[in-house]
This record gives sequence, structure tokens and C-alpha cells, in this order.
Amino acid sequence: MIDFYSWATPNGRKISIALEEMGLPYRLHKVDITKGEQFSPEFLALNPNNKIPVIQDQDGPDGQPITVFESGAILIYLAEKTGQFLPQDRRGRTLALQWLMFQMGGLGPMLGQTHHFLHFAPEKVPYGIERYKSETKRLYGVLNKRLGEAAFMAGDYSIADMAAYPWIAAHPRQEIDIGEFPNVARWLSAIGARPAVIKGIAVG
Ligand SMILES: N[C@@H](CCC(=O)N[C@@H](CS)C(=O)NCC(=O)O)C(=O)O
Repeated sequence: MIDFYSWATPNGRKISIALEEMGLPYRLHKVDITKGEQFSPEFLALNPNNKIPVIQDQDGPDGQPITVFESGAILIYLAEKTGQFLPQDRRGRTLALQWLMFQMGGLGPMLGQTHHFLHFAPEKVPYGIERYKSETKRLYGVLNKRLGEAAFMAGDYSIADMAAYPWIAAHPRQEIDIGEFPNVARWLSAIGARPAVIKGIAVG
């Protein structure tokens, strides 16, 4: 059994999608980040970086419980545990990890800043809005080009797609016209129709 600490945000949804796709049994523990529950001593003992998502697998690699934070690390852990959605051959695995890191290091943080400046900043900051909206658009262009070459980010559907999907599904909040990125739109519909994704998105 996996204890899953999360809240209904794009980073949390990456993991609920993966747990559903991989058919792993899990228990959801809601951490209301709008009320500051991520700063409780109990949660900080799981993730000193006070962010969801976190998992605690009661049946870790050595039979002992293991706690994992950082959504990219959790996705790799779950893929390796189940042998699913991460190719085993080195070339395929490197490609999937490359696109996962593109999400973790670029797409997620930059789109997160766009959400912040558009929706949460206490004052309107035109420079911040412009900077992150244009970087967001550039990243959609990179993804659109890649998805013109392959059905999914790493060729076959993988944890890289699970990481990117919840962020791209929130494109209206980034003021992105998805019609300008037809390959991304095609990919978004294909992933959004998967039963495990529909279930994963609804969690929490
Ligand atoms: N790099 C982290 C980012 C996680 C993250 O930003 N989580 C947000 C919600 S989407 C959070 O818990 N924020 C609460 C806080 O920063 O206090 C990951 O991918 O797991």
C-alpha cells in the first residue's frame, strides 16, 4: 500500500495519474496547502521542502517503508517499482528521462510562475507577466515541435507525458491559445481520454 500526500494541483495530479495508470493501491492523505498544512511538523518530517506531492511506500525496495518527495523522483520510483511507462533499454530510458527533466526543470516551474503572476500576485506586475507568458509560449513551441515528430514526448506514452499533462491541461490559466499548437492539442486529447487519467485528475 502506498500512502499518497497531495492536494488537487498539477504536481499532485502527476502522481495520482501515475498511480492510476500503474494500477497501484494507494491511500490519499489530503494536505491543504491553502491552509498551510504543508508546514505542520508531521508533514515536514515527510518532506523538509514543505511541498506536495509525497509518497510513502510501505513496501519499499528492501521490504521496508520508503518516503519519496519531488514529483519527478516519485514518477521514476513508481515506474521502476512496476516496470511500466519507463523504457528499460538505455536509449529509450534516457529519452524519457530527458523529457521528464524538461518538464521538471522548465515547463513546470515556468508555467507555475505564469499562474502566479496572472492569478496570485497581490499587485499587477507587467514585467513578470510578460516574462513568464513569453517563456510559457516558447516552451509550448518546443513541445509542439517534439509532438510533431512523435506521438508522445518520448515516443511511447511514458512518465514524461504524465508529468507534463496536468500543466498543459491548465492552458487557459496561462492564456495560451491551444489552437496555435496543434500537435500539443492532439496529444492533450489523446491523454485526456485515457480512463486512468480521467480517474487520476478527479482524485482529491
Ligand atoms: N518540484 C516540486 C514542486 C512541488 C510544488 O511546487 N508543490 C506545490 C503545489 S503544486 C506546493 O506544495 N506548494 C506549497 C508551498 O510551496 O508551500 C515537485 O515537483 O514535487
